[in-house]
Amino acid sequence: MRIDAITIREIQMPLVHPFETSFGRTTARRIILVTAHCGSIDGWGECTAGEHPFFSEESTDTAWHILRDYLAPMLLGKSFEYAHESVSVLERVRAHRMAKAALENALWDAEAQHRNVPLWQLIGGTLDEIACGVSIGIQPSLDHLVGKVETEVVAGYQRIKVKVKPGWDIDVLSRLRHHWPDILLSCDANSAYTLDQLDHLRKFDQFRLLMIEQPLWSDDIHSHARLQAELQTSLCLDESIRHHRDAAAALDLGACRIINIKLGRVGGFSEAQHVEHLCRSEGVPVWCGGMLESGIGRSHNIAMSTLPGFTLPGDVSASARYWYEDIIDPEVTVSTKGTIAAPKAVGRGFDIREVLVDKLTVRKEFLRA
Ligand code: OSB
Ligand code: MG
Repeated sequence: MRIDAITIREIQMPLVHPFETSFGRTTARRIILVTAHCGSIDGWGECTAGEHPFFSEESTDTAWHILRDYLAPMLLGKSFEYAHESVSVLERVRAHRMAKAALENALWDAEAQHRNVPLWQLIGGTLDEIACGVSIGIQPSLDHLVGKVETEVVAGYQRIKVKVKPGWDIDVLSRLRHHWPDILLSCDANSAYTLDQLDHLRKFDQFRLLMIEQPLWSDDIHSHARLQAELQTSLCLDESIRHHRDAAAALDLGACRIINIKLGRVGGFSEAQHVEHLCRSEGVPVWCGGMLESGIGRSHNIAMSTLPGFTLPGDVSASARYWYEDIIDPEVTVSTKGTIAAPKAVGRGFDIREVLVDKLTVRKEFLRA
């Protein structure tokens, strides 16, 4: 596989509903897509960086700069037998994992097509059906939230996760548990609390949550270990896990009992495989996180979720929950059992709607070897 050229483009897509977390509100996405042109094959990747550097240090604009000025030039004209070989080349750039993942994942997408196998099988997937949950943002009122949860429970989603922050937490969880005593329920704070709020955080134990995701500082595994020792509820780390070394440290320290793996946050399929393998060997369940992806990122999330360690429902849900029109064909749909079937077709298993992608494109660069 020779990388003859790379296209990077930004598309803009309005969300069907605004998505609010403890760090901010998103109404429209600015998504970078990467196309690796390898002979007659085009591999596609999606950058999961947000519009602003609020979830992590990266943003759409930093990723554009790093992809155009560093990562793409490093790969142009190179030939690889395996997508994985790109990792050691891209490694010279420190961090910027979401930018790297967009490019590395495009090469995995190309490699799967080149080998004529589904992407999920190429990466080592074994599950032919994945379990799906939903992530529900902060709402204008409790009544709004109850309505949203009702819709998703009826649709069949296997786990409900709600975003929390100080002032939108205890009442929320208490109301939901009252309505639905038995559903798999979890919450995600996106680092909205500090250890000084330990007495407050102890109150979360009464709700029998599957997990509390990333309650404390994004860069602080040690404080999560101190908190986990004080709580009955399992902690799950998202932002804090950037690679398998973070995962190893977190498990050694007892900072969490569950890990959320996001392809962009860890820098691509190769590192995601590493984190999954480590967690599975330690008996720690993982699940696939989401970053409000378009269909391309969504298809890659489906592939990753077929790895054997993904034993908990992920934040991988139907295209229509986010988009008026997704950029893949078919769109992602979820069964009434709350599952998505691993696609049978080769590569990512979903076609790109290139005419629609062109219509949504606001900037594009074609880089040639
Ligand atoms: O922390 O999981 C998160 C969305 C944007 C940024 C961070 C997160 C999220 C979600 C949405 O929870 C998950 C999804 O794509 O459905
Ligand atoms: Mg999270």
